[in-house]
Amino acid sequence: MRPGRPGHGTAPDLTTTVGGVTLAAPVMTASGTAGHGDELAAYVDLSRLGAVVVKSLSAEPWAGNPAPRVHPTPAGMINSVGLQGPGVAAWRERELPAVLATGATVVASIWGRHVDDYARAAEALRGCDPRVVAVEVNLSCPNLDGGSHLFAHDPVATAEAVEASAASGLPRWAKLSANTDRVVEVAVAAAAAGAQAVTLINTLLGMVIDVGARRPVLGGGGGGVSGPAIHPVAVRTVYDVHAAVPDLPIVGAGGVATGEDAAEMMLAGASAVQVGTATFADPRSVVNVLEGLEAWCRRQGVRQVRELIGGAHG
Ligand code: RRO
Repeated sequence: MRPGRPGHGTAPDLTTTVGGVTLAAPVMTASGTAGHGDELAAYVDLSRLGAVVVKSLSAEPWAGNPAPRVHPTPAGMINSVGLQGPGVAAWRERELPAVLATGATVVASIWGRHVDDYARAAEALRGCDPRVVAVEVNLSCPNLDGGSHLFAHDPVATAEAVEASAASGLPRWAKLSANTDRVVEVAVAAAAAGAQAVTLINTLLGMVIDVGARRPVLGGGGGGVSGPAIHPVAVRTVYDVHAAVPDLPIVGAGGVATGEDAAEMMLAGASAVQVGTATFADPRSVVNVLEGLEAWCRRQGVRQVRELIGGAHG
């Protein structure tokens, strides 16, 4: 271990594990906020991150929703991107090599309308480069069919989609929603179906209306709210799931913008965190959070960042 700078404590061990996956650092990009490839590489040394989590992919290309797709909100933003993507096969061929060339560890992400879609997307991931260490199974996009039927609102639908995603051969992280009061039940169902971890939380269902036009602002109508406004919701969800299922690894996401936010998520029960919306204001945010967390650990005398996991529980 490197000696610490005088007065600033010892450099903490930043490694963490999410299920069977060991990560060099507990901070990753959040799916959908850093593109499908190396978009952030001009701003951030991606090899320093725990992982780059790419935008959710389906088996086939998907065009996404009409513009406008993003809009600022108080303490955050709302989006209705609508799952635009090139499809898994084209991503592997055209986008994955560039992100791997940066030295990054990669987490893929898949979505589907039906259980079969998950199976096909997962199958298309089979045999991926070993630096793709996991697949996030996105069960909680708010912009699929207007958010009318999210898999993550139902334990049975969640279990079916997680099971169907086994074909990739990668560890599965189930990305869940806090729009339901059944999130603990859903997390338990995801784990029973084979998920090694859950990612908590996706964006929250929301809408902004242009009062002049008397119409929703976003081309998709409603959207998903993210950023600091939802951070306490995310912390509460992580806390509740960790309290109910302490052995289930959690990746915390939702308004993480500082090292303290990351520490808070980990104290609630997260083994690692993701940074998303902050990136829209500053593309270096993900590394700022990592450096902020490291500095916080030094000040606090935290030797291993893993010590923080669940530390807020009595
Ligand atoms: O693409 C989107 O509109 C989107 C996705 Br897949 C998601 O999981 N969460 C979100 O807020 N937007």
